Amino acid sequence: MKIPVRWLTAAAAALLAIPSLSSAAETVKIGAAFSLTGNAAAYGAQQKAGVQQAIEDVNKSGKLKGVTLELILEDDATSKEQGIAVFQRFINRDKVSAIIGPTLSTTATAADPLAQQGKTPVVAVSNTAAKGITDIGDYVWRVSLTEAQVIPSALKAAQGKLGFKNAAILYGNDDVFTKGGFDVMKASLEAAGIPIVDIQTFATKDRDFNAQLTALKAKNPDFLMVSALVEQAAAIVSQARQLGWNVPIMGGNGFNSPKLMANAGPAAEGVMVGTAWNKASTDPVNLAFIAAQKARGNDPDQFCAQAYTGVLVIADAIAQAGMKGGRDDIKAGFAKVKDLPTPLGKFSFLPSRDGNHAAAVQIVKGGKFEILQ
Ligand code: 1QQ
Repeated sequence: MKIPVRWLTAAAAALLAIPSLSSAAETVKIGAAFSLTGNAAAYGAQQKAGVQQAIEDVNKSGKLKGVTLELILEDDATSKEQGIAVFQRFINRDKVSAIIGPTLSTTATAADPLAQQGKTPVVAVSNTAAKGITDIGDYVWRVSLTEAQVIPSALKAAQGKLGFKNAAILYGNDDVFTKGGFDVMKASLEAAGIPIVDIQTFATKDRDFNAQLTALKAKNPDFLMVSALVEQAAAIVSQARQLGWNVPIMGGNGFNSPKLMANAGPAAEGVMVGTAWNKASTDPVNLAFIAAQKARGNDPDQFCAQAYTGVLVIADAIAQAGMKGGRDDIKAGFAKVKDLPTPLGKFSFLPSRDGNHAAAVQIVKGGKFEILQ
């Protein structure tokens, strides 16, 4: 039997149509740059656990119809140079649609301008320096609440509990986050009418804080605010208690890692810190997130919850853009993310492209963070 030509053409067209059909099942690459090694590695380990779970959850949920997210995870090594190198690879070699990270604000100030130039959206999930991040440009968005969004209310809660009359500040003066955190602590104390009796500084490489702590203790402040990354934070808290100084301590965002208690032990008891994640929230999204992390053998912290949320926000932006995962589709989609359910609560962006959701305060009790009620 002779097969009519038009049948063959139809069959060929159907075959030809297969690749275009399967390309509708699009893969969208997301680059994540976190500090898996170096001084900020305690944060990076939690961030990695958060994004890995979120990518799996989004892909399993079917929310993105034919779109599948693919994670490319790289180590920024807690270094500006490495952060820049990773961003260059993400933008030019891997051609990712969006970047999550880097871990530190200091690294972000060096790497994010490349994403801005390369028109590749960035979602910061742990940069909390109030200035110098989202002002880099309109491709830079942020999930993590800034120190300016967290510290004033945390300070108010602590003062309501402790009723201190004055305070002192200790901060690292060679890091964008620790310096920016100091500016917010100083402004918040001034706004609350709490006199600052002394200010001392250190450098990130320092491990011995006895000189600064001895000078601060001599001024006998009622309250000490510390802006430090967690490795330094734990050493500061330990050394203060070793000096027999039991002043109440409130840290900045650097303190939000359980590494504080792992390194400082009982010396960390009573330390307070404002946080972007209410771990005690009984919101079902938060409970499911915690249960899934525990099932994987990880006790999640704020950094894990924020990194998880970063992926949810990108996925929602893709959905908002009509299941389109191009760089500019995602950027346009971010502006439409509104009251998205996340472990951090209902999430939206402010016009400044910074995150907007409720903050909380936590205190170390029995070696664990507890939400201050
Ligand atoms: C920053 C931070 C760090 C403490 C956490 C990664 O908030 O560098 O902005």
